[in-house]
Amino acid sequence: MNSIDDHILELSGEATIPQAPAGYKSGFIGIIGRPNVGKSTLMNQLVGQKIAITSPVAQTTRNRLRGILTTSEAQLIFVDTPGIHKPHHQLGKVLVQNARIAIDSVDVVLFVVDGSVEAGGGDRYIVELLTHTKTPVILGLNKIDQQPQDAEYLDSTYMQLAEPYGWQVVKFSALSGDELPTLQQLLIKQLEPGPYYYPPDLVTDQPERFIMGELIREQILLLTREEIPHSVAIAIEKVEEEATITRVFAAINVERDSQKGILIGKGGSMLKTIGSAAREQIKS
Ligand SMILES: Nc1nc2c(ncn2[C@@H]2O[C@H](COP(=O)(O)OP(=O)(O)OP(=O)(O)O)[C@@H](O)[C@H]2O)c(=O)[nH]1
Ligand SMILES: [Mg+2]
Repeated sequence: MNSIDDHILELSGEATIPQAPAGYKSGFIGIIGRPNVGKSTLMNQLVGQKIAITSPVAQTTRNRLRGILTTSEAQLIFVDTPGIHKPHHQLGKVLVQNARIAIDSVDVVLFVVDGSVEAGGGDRYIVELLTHTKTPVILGLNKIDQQPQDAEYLDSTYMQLAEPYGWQVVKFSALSGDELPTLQQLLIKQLEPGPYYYPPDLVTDQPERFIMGELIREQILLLTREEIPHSVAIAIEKVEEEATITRVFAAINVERDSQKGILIGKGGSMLKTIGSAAREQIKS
């Protein structure tokens, strides 16, 4: 049957998305939490591909990124967000404002905390933000692979945060993958019946070039550590694809001239290291 609606779908290019089976569930899951708790690591593990870069340095994620997991039961669209901390300056306020928008525009909030240390002021600040939303919240204790002997005490500090609001609590390790199937089932339970929002084989809505730029930025964060601030910006200028080789031309922009020297290194050694490490990541 050909209705006007079908034509509109075809025109907007969405006709390639198949219809979901009866009873299928779908929805958006916002991953929020303090910097460095493992939000991006978790999203990558859940969708089975590296979409968001990760690093031991706080404030790695800068943009809201979507990772898509399509199973036979449900399509889960994860929204990875920059870590939230109490703002001390104008930029911080913008980040918190963005986090608020993320919280209100998803179907479920997955509030991720670092279960290997006790709950702190940073987590309580986020609890405050969450008390203003109607979105259901699940509290996820990550890094259980790193929990010390007194795990019960650590857990209790987070239970106290969840209890007043009746939030469900789940423990897992984003790094080892331990208990992630339990988390996945819990999330699916929370979702309402819905369509495929994306083609079932898509894992992210980010363009390939954006991810290439991020993989270069990740190596800069890992290799230069504190010396180069997070203000480094990557622009992919050209991608040349040939039969056996793909050439990626990228520009690295820094804020100060002094940072250029550090990035380039003695005789270009640092730039070479960054280049080959990023190449390995982009290849895989
Ligand atoms: N031991 C252990 N380390 C983890 C786990 N999950 C993440 N990490 C590590 O924690 C660090 C931070 O991980 P990210 O995924 O970048 O954290 P994030 O919350 O996205 O950080 P921001 O983007 O800065 O907010 C990295 O060094 C990860 O390898 C885990 O389950 N166990
Ligand atoms: Mg991140």
